[in-house]
Amino acid sequence: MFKLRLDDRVERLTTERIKLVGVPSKPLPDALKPLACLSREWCSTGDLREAGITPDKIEALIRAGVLSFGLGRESFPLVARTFYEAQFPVHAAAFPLLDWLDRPLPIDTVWIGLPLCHLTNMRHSTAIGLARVLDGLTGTGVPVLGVLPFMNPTEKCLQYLHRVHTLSFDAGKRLGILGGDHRVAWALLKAVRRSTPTGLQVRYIHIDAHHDLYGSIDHALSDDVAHSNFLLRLLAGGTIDEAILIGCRDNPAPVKQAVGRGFRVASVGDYSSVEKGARAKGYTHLSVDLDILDPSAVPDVSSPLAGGWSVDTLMTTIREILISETIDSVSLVEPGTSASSAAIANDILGALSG
Ligand SMILES: [Mn+2]
Repeated sequence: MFKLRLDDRVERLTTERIKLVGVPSKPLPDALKPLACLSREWCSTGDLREAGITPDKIEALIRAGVLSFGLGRESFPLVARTFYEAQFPVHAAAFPLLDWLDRPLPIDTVWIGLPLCHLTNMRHSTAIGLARVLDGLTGTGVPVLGVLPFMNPTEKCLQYLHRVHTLSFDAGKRLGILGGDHRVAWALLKAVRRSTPTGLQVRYIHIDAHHDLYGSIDHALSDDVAHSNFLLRLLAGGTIDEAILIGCRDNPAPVKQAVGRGFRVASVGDYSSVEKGARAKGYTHLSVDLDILDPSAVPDVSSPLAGGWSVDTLMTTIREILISETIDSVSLVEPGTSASSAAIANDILGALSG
């Protein structure tokens, strides 16, 4: 699916020598002489094989930072691939790096992991949930391209998200982010907003037991972003234009306050109650927080709330949304930490993969 080109780290390349940024120039080994004809344009692995560079060598050159892989406007941040392979070797080996280059992706979604763990409270570490989900995914046919190694949604994290989002878009695929806590949706939408044309309507569909509108609207942009207030920040900062809350079952007062402030927020019990009607083409993100499910199914999510949905209801709702609307990106956040919760999260991930 992806193509190859010389990495930006390659400062100079002739038939005799190669110079990487910050490293002294070295003689170019005979076996790599065909690289000298490469430009900064994308080429396929087939082109390189015809020139005599074997698949083993191609992979080694990617890992050495001489070649980068990607498509269209962006290359993939290699650090996310190496971190993922080091942490989840079994799952990564099921759809290895060269398959991402040579084979079509069997699903419509390019999945990226983003742990964003709270190291101060290990009981709330959604990174453990992410690890369980990936451990349980082996053999399910849902490939993951990489895991971005960030504990917090820093500026660098947003830049990488922007790159993988552009890459997925240019590949004609939807980007999927596996969290991590709900700040992954905040980070992705902040990154997306940077490249959307001015005036494009950004719509956010939130399937969650909680509204995530906690905290004061007056301080929404000065407080640290948290999984409990990220939606308020997205609205107050103009990152999204509209939020549709589905299945939210906590105190509705903050929802009313947000509406009173003029934010476009609708809270409904199920998807059939969402106003359909004609909508101008915009951008839509669908986010699923696992705590939408009843605690009897997933008792170990970080903030369980009684009276939730069945797994069937969630699966049906996701399918209805994917059929009825154009969904540009998805996120699955706050998975529980047990193997049984991970198995349910895997099914949801499959449904979201389209
Ligand atoms: Mn949430």
